Amino acid sequence: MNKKMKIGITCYPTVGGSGVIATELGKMLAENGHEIHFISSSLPFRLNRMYHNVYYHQVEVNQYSVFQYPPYDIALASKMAEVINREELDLLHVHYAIPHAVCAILAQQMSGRDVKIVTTLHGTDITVLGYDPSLTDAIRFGIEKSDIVTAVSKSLISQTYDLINPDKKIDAVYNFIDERVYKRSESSHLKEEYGILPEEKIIIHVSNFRPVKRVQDVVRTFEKITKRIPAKLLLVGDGPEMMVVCKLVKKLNIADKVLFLGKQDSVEELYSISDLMLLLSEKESFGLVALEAMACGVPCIGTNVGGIPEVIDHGQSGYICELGDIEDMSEKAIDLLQHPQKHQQFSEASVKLVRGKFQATTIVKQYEDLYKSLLQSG
Ligand code: U5P
Repeated sequence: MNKKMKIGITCYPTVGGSGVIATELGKMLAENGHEIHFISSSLPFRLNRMYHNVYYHQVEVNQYSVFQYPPYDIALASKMAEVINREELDLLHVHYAIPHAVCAILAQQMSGRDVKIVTTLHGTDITVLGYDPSLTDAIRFGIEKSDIVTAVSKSLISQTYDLINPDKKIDAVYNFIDERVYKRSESSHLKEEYGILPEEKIIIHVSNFRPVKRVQDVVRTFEKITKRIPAKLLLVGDGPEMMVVCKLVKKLNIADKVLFLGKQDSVEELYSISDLMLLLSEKESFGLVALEAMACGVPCIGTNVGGIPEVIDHGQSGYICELGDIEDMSEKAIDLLQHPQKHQQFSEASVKLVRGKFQATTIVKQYEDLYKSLLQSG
């Protein structure tokens, strides 16, 4: 019999891989009978249905004129301590070393209870903040004082040791998706509604359009593809690069072939009409969108960067190309799109890979086992 645990989860609840994973994990742990308490500044955006055993505790940060900056970290730690005591939490699972792990450590001390702390590193805290010397000590502190630390890829673990050098074992626990949601569904009406012709191939890119995502490389690769194959590009998401990307699309004269869809919620329907995903980032600790696409039978072309090669199986479920090598990326894409049998094999291999290496039940059990090992050790 599975012992029910009371688990607090803190994440950044906005669109982004870490918030999505933290929310999905909370939902699945709730389905396994545990009691889940989300402690964050707003309701996680994928928490989209009722669970009797999922609670949400909002962190409110007041703007006092005496403070130059609103004290979010202190407000979060206070809320965590309050929830730890009132709900008698067994553990806190926080996503990001700073500020969340540091807040959890403070909350643990404030509460006076022996609540355990599990920290998951998602990347930004290491690959961006890790380069800031004024923050590395705080990140190391957050990691070393956590009871268990996990990272979403092996690549992120080695980067963490390179940049932060913590005296702490870090376990790799891969990201996962809910296979009940991410599966190929009959969405051909969408293709028609978007005005895409039956013979046109659909290439998709989903991201937050930050410069590291290299959306311009996606557009340039697509331009080469479209010279040889009738195709449309779906750009999903929004962010700082949007303006330059729009300009580039106009300059390359492919405006009639590129659909800017902005931020979307049901991305699985868009993957379901797609033939190929491009994820050409210069930094990526995992690449959740590649996993989502693969689950819907969409082969991916990704860069040889961070955790991407751990997600895409080169030559089986897609291809790994060197950063910025648009020639190679477009050739690989054209080859795949021109050979339906090969494409079918890659598509099937993608689904199989997700159901094997990244299966939700397996990954959620890895987290549960880590929690149990902590609670048993007392
Ligand atoms: N995402 C959306 N809608 C968008 C853009 C992104 O739901 O318009 C989601 C992706 O599906 C993915 C996450 O789950 O945000 C981004 O992951 P990552 O790029 O941070 O790894």
